[in-house]
Amino acid sequence: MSNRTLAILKPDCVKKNLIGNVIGKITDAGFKIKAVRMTKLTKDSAEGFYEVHRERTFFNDLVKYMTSGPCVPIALEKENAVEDFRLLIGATDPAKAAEGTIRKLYAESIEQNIVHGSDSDENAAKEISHFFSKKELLENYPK
Ligand code: IDP
Ligand code: MG
Repeated sequence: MSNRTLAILKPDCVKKNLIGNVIGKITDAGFKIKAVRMTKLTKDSAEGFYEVHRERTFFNDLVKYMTSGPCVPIALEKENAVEDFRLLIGATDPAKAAEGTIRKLYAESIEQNIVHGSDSDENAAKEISHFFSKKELLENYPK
């Protein structure tokens, strides 16, 4: 499992027409796309996805943002995927993100930060199955 992570190109990424730029950065960094689609999250789905943040002050705004337009979930594969992808996207707050990271390059604010990346192997597995069916995953991750 440790070679998988879930990215989401968030609604601000789609609205700013940056899907191609961001996917280019991801594939240039050596990640393989195993599953991808465009979808508009429902309130229930966004709340479920971000359940761990339910008690945070920003939770309702986060759900509004994530349901404000279509987003693009992507299941990715690479050795050390979770850690390497977090390095590629940079800190949650783009003002604190390292030079050259996706959030530093494209994000506007700590909320509207262009892209999601899983934070552990366990969450990567859960998050991938939030968006992609068992059948798709078996087809796309043949063993
Ligand atoms: P991460 O996406 O870098 O893992 P998390 O702490 O898991 O950051 O937060 C999930 C998402 O919630 C962030 O990507 C961002 O969109 C939003 N968020 C996090 N912290 C804040 C905040 O302090 N104010 C507003 N939105 C926030
Ligand atoms: Mg997180």
